Amino acid sequence: MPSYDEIKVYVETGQKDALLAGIHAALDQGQPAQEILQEGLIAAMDVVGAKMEAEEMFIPEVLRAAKTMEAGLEVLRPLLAVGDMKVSGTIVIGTVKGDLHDIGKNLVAMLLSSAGFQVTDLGINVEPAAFAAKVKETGADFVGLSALLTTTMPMMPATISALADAGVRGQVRVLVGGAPVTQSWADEIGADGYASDAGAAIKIAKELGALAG
Ligand code: B12
Repeated sequence: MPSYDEIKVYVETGQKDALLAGIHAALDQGQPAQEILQEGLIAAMDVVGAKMEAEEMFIPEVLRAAKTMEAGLEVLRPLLAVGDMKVSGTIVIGTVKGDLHDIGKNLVAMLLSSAGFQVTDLGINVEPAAFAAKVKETGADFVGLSALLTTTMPMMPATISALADAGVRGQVRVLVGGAPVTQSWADEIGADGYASDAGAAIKIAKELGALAG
């Protein structure tokens, strides 16, 4: 079985076949899918981020790493058990306007869906008004906003304003997340919940759902 360091290198260098073989070998050895995700795939993207910042990796290589990670995620997807975290409800989720990052958002959508949520994923670069229109159309319980760039974080309060303008702010709970997002940012913009990862997103959705129910 490859070490997590080896798995990280497979993601970073875009070695898809080696990664898939490595994940299968790790699963065969009894490694938990959640641990492979966290210590292998997500940890690899942190390395990629640092190298990107240091200009040791550039967009094409980062994209290749991202695609490789997604291929690995597909193998793990059915195994990412949610245990007793079952919730129910509906959520409209997307990456805010100007932002094209979707790996984290997809992971949150995937886990919420396996936890029992009905998920409407609007994709990337979503206009504030498009979030509001979808919430209105579906009567969703939650709206999830993802932002990975400090420059796109202001689209979160802009989206909250759009929900208010559409007259649906009172009926939907707003969850925010993404690497630069914090609890204090969530408080500042009047979001209802913040989660640092997909597991925490299910937990907070459950808590807020229970509060509302
Ligand atoms: C992959 C990547 C890319 C890929 C994206 C591919 C894709 N399909 O997503 C590409 C190459 C396209 C890209 C482009 C750019 N990127 Co980029 N990218 C990254 C990188 C390396 C990884 C992001 C990632 O996927 N992480 C793994 C996932 C699993 O983690 P996550 O997204 O944080 O999500 C988790 C949580 O945050 C949370 N979460 C996420 N969303 C939500 C939503 C809700 C509702 C909740 C509750 C929780 C939640 O749960 C998730 C799962 O656990 C990061 C570095 C990093 N470490 O974040 C830089 C990074 C985000 N990028 C950065 C930059 C600067 C850019 C560019 C501007 C580069 C350029 N010069 O063009 C462009 C911007 C393009 C745009 N307009 O969006 C900077 C941002 C700096 C900043 N603070 O603003 C970073 C931090 C890299 C760096 N250190 O410099 N990037």
